[in-house]
Amino acid sequence: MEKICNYIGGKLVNPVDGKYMDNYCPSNGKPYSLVPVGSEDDVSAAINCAKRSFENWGSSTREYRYGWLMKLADAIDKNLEKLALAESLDNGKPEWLAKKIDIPRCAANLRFFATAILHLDSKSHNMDGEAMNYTIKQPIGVAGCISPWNLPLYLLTWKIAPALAAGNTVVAKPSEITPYTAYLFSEICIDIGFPEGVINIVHGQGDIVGASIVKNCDVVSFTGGTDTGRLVAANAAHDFKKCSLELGGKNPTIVFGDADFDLSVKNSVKSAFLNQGQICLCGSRVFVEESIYDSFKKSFIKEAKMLKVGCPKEVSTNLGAIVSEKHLNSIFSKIENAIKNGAIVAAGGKKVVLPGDLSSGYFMEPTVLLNTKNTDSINQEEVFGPVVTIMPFKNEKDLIKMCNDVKYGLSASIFSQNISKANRVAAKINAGVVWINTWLLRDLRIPFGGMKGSGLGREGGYYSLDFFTETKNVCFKIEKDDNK
Ligand code: TXE
Repeated sequence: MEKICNYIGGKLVNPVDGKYMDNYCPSNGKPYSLVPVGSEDDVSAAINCAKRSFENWGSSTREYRYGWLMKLADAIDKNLEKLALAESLDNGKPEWLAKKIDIPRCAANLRFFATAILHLDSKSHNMDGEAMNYTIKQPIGVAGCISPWNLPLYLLTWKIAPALAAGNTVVAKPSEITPYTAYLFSEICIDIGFPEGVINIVHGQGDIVGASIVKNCDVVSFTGGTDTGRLVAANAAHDFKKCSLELGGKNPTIVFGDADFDLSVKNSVKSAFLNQGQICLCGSRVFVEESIYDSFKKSFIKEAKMLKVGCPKEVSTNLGAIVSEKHLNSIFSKIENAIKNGAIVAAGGKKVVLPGDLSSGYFMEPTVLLNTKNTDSINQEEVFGPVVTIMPFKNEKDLIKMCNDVKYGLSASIFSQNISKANRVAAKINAGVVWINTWLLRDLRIPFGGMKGSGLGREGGYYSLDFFTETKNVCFKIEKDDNK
């Protein structure tokens, strides 16, 4: 079986202790490669290389860094097909989704930050001729970038691109559940001759390799679960290390009676089930104004039942496999618990057994639950799968209370043709990202992130560059004119 290697000091290397674990294909439930278990020794080798290469990379020109990131983006474009098929094989998502969203966005992430760094300006403060202050933003050092399994290479590049553009070197760790495209990315770095030791990728388990990266890097950027984020923040706090956390969500989709009906049904179904519902921005609680609740839920359920759960290779597939057997079981246990609490399964709720080789894959039906209360655990805990609840609301006041009565605060979507009402509600929702009459429309310049249990800090545009730099003010006295 193919062994995935670490990428350290510009070379593909085996883990120091030679230990590997199975890497599964979610579509057939079978191991298809081996991923390093990883150890602190692997991390310290990577950090030493990253420290050494920081001397040059950290003092290089922005043009130089721009050039390398653009070269990397071009190489990703050239390898689009291979990377997309690998992402689908590793994560279970449909190939068309990886080709259309995941992999093109990796190149876009690199190009966006390669160009952004060329335009990063800084402030000065003139003290009425007596002195002048200027602010500079300097790279921090070795950036630890830890990413999850739902959008593997997309989120890895979303972190390493700004870190590198700002002049840091990187030690990155993809999820051990979806390591493969990071491995292919390492090969691409070698193929284009990317400066050695600037990007390092160490595979392995979170509590060993991830924890060691947090402990030993100079700045940490993390995306993953809220519970894990709490651990990461605690470990980073020890040395007052800058730490950005993009965590879970329990996002409301809000449909007012005056919404464009078809648009709201289409968008809320997409928001519920895209990527098998495994996107932190998915709308998992659908709140519908009482006046249209019956007609909306009927249409939503009809659309959900029409979605095809199938082979990720087929273009007609809407939902591929759930990322792991463990995650599939966790989703089903949450559905069972909801039913015990009185939920009614209006669509889905069952495992899907596909024919042939896919029969042991981790497939499930898109699931719609009715008759739940906002205080039920199904509406309080992140399921992170193709499961939504639909609940009616009477008025704005009750709606806002229910939306905000969760430990998360990541995103929300509001559907109404009364734009001032939609903006009024947007102002009251505890979320970092709010869409009106759309979902997942992304401008990479905006501040992206959440509050409460959804994380700390913002990613995107200059927010990312600000995070990955230290800000310094220099004040110099202006000597008086001696001839006065
Ligand atoms: O995330 P984990 P998982 C949510 C979703 C999901 C839950 C768990 O609810 O069910 O998180 O998902 C590394 N120190 N989201 O298991 O465990 C780990 O190896 C440092 C939302 O993927 O948080 C992986 O690389 N690192 C999220 C990464 O952290 C550690 C997307 C994420 O793993 C670590 C994914 C530690 N102690 C899941 N323990 C979003 N917001 O998009 C683990 N890791």
